[in-house]
Amino acid sequence: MNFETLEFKREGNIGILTINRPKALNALNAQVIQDLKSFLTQVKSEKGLRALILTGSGEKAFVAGADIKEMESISAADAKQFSENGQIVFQEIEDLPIPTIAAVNGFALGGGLELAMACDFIVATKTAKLGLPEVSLGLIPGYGGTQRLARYCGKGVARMMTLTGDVFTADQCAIWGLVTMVTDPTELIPTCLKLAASISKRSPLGVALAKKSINQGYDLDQTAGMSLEAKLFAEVFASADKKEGVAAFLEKRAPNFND
Ligand code: DAK
Repeated sequence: MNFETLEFKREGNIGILTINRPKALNALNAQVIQDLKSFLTQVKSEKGLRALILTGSGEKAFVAGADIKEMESISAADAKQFSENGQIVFQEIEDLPIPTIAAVNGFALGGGLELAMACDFIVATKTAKLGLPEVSLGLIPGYGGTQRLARYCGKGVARMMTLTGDVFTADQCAIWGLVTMVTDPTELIPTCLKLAASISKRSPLGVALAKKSINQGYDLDQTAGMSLEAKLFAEVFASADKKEGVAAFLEKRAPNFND
């Protein structure tokens, strides 16, 4: 895979995608969004990929937001389209059947935090700073931030972070449930790889359907959520993964799940 603003590499069955615009602190310009879109199309045909880590290049930033320089040239009429394009890409990330981990290695601001929140887990370094500063620019979050942050942390914290536009430490964000793990900077990628490796030993279909059940069920009432869970349970129950997982347990061996 070859992109202007992204680098993709594999460590066995785990992919690492790096947003690579270090001079602009990896800010999301239209090219990054376009490259993410192409990446998402191509990654679906990667064989044997069990988890994806997203990070930013350099030591300073995960992603310092949407590209402010580019924003000057966007008209209000184009802004809706611009927002919807980004929202579609971020939704596709959220809907990937494999687990995704945002490895936040510095500033995750505005669109950068919105990108991290589209992932399943946010692992951040002790020195990382997270925030939604859009209101300082006379904007509001446009890539799902107002929706996903409230779902992560509740409306009180979401209002506090969004309306102040302040930046917060990884430790504070972990207390709020936004960040799942905080690490030393040198331990960030090893920690993410360890988390990804632990998930990648499990049934790929089980992982995909459990993720779907949590994500889709979250917006339903409990009865509808239970019904979704039962439907997905029946789907996994009929699968080769279930047959292999149960057989492996009874034969006292490790399961061998195929894609
Ligand atoms: N966009 C473009 N360039 C950026 C950038 C950004 N978001 N953030 C940093 N850079 C560039 C700087 O301009 C600088 O470039 P040069 O001047 O060297 O050419 C270089 O990266 C290094 O940055 P600094 O020199 O500023 O580095 P510092 O360590 O001093 O400061 C900082 C780091 C992260 C505190 C600071 O760079 C900063 O405040 N950056 C801006 C953070 C921010 O406000 N981000 C934008 C949030 S708003 C939309 C949908 C979504 C959105 C918008 C519209 N539509 C639907 C239309 C989302 C909006 C946002 O994300």
